[in-house]
Amino acid sequence: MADERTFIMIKPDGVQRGLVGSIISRFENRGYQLIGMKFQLASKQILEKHYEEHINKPFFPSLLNFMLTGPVVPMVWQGKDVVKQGRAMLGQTNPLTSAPGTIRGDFGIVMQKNLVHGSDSVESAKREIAIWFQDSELTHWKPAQNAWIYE
Ligand code: RTP
Ligand code: MG
Repeated sequence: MADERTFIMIKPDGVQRGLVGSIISRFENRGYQLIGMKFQLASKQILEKHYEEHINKPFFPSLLNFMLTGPVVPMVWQGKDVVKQGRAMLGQTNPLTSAPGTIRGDFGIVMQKNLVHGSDSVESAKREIAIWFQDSELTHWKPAQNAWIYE
């Protein structure tokens, strides 16, 4: 399923620390395909939809405040097993228990400032992509390099 999609979002700490390029490079270098990207200040409304499952958790107000502190980079990436592999590339939720070599394990220290969000299932990816992107904002293109990545 080379057309599986996931929603990856660089959080305000990733932007403020100048890690946008490094994070994007990791997905490009792995062979995944970027099909949608924005740079924006998120609204409270969109974040409440995005983090719907966490709304009643004790950390939610602080998470919401943090996500409103600066611009984010919402993206859609495509490729085989990209949901599962994207999560593996991110590391654990807590950067301190994330293996070196993962984004959080290489760049983060504390739970909330863990740099990047990644969908946790194909269903979540579909839901999150629909929250952040209209269909017309996703670009369908065939990367020439795919012939050298897939069998
Ligand atoms: P994400 O959704 O951002 O990809 O991260 P995740 O699945 O690994 O973690 P999740 O449980 O969905 O939590 C969403 C984000 O909330 C913050 N968090 N803080 N203080 C806490 O106990 C706590 N727990 C979660 C993190 O920023 C986490 O990424
Ligand atoms: Mg999550």
